[in-house]
Amino acid sequence: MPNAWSLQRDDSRIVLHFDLDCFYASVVENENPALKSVPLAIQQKQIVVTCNYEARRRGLRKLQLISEAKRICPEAVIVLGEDLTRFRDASKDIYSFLQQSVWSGRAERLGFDEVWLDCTDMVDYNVGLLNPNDLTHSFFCLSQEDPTVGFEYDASTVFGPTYPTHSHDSTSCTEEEAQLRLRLVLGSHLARHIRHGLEHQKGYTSTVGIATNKLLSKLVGNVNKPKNQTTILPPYQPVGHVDATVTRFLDEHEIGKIPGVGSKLAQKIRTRVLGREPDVSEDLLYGGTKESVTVLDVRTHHMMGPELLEEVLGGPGSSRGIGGKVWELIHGIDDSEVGKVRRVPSQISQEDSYMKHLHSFDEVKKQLHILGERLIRRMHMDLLEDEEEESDPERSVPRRRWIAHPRTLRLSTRPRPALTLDGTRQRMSHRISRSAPMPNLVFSLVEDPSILADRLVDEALVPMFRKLHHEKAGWSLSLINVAATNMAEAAAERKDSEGRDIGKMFRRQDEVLKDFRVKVEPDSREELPSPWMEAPDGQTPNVEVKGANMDFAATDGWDSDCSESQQAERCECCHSSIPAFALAAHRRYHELGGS
Ligand code: DGT
Ligand code: MG
Repeated sequence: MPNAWSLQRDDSRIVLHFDLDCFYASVVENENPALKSVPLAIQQKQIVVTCNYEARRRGLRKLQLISEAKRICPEAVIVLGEDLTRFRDASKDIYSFLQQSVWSGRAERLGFDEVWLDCTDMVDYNVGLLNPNDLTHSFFCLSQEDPTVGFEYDASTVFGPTYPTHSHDSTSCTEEEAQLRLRLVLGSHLARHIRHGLEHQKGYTSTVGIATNKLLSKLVGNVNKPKNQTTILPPYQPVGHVDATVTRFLDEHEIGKIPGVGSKLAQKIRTRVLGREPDVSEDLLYGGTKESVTVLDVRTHHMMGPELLEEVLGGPGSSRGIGGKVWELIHGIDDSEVGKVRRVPSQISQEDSYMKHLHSFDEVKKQLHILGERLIRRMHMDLLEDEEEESDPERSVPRRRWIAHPRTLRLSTRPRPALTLDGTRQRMSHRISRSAPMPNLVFSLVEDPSILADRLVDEALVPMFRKLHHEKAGWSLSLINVAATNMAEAAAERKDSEGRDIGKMFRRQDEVLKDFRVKVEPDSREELPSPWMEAPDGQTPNVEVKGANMDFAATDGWDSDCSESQQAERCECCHSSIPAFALAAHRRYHELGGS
């Protein structure tokens, strides 16, 4: 379809996308290798969040009800995975291994178990070292300082599977295409090397996609899973009668599967292409709920182009130029850089839900302590880094510095719904929250987290709880969440900006903090993030009521947050505790006759 929009491909980069195989299960297997040979499922609430490949061979799958999994494979070992600490720690360790594998340090994390690496500089450097007369006996140099560090490889051929499986006749290819092919070949060998390193040094197998941008590398990695890799071959541009492989590859995908096209955008596009609302699939629980519309359907739809997409997708609340952006994505164009990951999560929270509701103050205080200590330990894990410079060589333990400072402490609870006028109880329970400035005591690196948690409870969380629940007793709480939010990032990598390095500030505070008591000022306004602002009279408690299924976390960036997995609701029909994300599907299961 002719249109004025010109699509500009940039294939100058080589990007690898890593997806860890059955990640949670692998973490558990690494802790207990005996589990590698048995079917293993990881349970969160009533759901199998993942399972190892032995379990998958026997019919188990991700996001299956535990009851169903037990029926299909009674011999499966089921391990509780509700405490995310071990997964988070493994994820950080893997990320750091992968980041150190590339010269640029350009590594970007998505969720716990996906990482992109930009290895353009390593590939280009090694292309320069090739002997065109003897590609089969090449040496991939992994260090610019030491030419002996590296591995031997055959640069005449791609390592591992490719898309398409067989390449077209390369004698007719252009110089540019040949160059791109060579760079992808080198990318594939480097991917193998890193993948094997991850497996042998860290114990994790992974699946890798090799391409020229984040979008394509992520999608092509899925072609051969698990423990494998796939390279998308040129031509990336159409050549004569030969279609671009990228177009062929993307055309097969359902529009909702394209990263960057979220569920709402996908639904709008489907509606436009079909000319009606898409049908809801009758599949139980985990089936797709949408009618399939492929990229090919979209791309070839009458008058389709960036302008029409803008018309369909644009409007209040959508980002500017959304039509052009989506048009690019469905052509495999993605200019987004592989960034150094935003090191700082937007918030850290710890929560627990209680089947037997909490009723007494002692119970509440005990839980506040458990959550408070977990929160402080989590802050150490995610917000402290070892200091490279200024370390005292005499010290065996490196100094640590805070890389960010959460300014707000938030306490949320979920009380039993109040009685309505007719004496019945509302079905949905809601969370209520209160925020206050984060007391400085939590930043002390001198005292043990358990001692700090005692102080955090006495000096901040209990006063906040009292303001949240005015009644002296008689509460019935099914959930408590304690969160560190409103992060102020330290001046990272800007060594010259000493005045703004709050890490240094906190370090100095460490010395002073030993006897420092902080007065909690829950009503201090300027410290509060806007959604948590209190009413203007200064008297009204800063209480926010949210729907129980709403995502509580800020949505920008990485939330080091355990709430997603632990937000469970009780099903009104069977009274099972179901993770919030699966509740709608679970209700549908009952609607369709499941019991
Ligand atoms: P894979 O990549 O197909 O071999 O299997 P996994 O287990 O690595 O699955 P993946 O990559 O989709 O997700 C990584 C981990 O995240 C997985 O081990 C468990 C967790 N996870 C995945 N989906 C969900 C979900 O919908 N809810 C919760 N709570 N956790 C999930
Ligand atoms: Mg995975």
